Amino acid sequence: MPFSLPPLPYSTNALAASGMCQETLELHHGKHHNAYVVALNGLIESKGLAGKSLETIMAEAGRAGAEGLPVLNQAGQHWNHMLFWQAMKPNGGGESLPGRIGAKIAEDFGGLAQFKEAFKQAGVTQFGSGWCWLILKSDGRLAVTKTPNGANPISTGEGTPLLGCDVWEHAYYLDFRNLRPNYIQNFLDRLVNWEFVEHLLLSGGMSSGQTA
Ligand code: MN3
Repeated sequence: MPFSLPPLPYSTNALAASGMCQETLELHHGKHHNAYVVALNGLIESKGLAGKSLETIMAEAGRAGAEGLPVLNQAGQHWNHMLFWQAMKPNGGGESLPGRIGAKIAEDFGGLAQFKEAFKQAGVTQFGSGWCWLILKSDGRLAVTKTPNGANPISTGEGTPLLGCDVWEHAYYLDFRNLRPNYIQNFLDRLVNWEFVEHLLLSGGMSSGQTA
């Protein structure tokens, strides 16, 4: 089965009141994300990907270094955006987190405010295109990290992504112009679906369920 673009878990105008307008979602999901899916499907035969899960493809492409980049750029972006859409919801964010993730953030960062500052700092300092992440490391602790372009913490082997924020300009330019810090702050304050993050923490991370 070739890879496919899942529908958004909400309507394209559902996040408008929370700082992500309909046009951003229509372009970002319908054009940008879809283009990664189409490009990845175009690589299945030439790169010998048939039968492999999306997660395996990303990990192998990450280990292949520069040689793996053409596949990683598309495979990683497909996976990253699937997580990104689910990690947001209308009227998300807030100060009251579900039990386990709330306790872990307090334990590993010292509090929600400290986590937000670290996450925002990672996104702001990712030069050019990429993502900032909340991950669960193999030692059981949470950490914040960032990756360039289509890479992610699976392809780098850093840990299990629980939350990711796209810091490419196409993610925020219509809503926040050049103000990336404001976009990330708004993502944290008004968009994050903490129930989904809690679900990923308890279930061991997102499985795309997609195979080439
Ligand atoms: Mn994007």
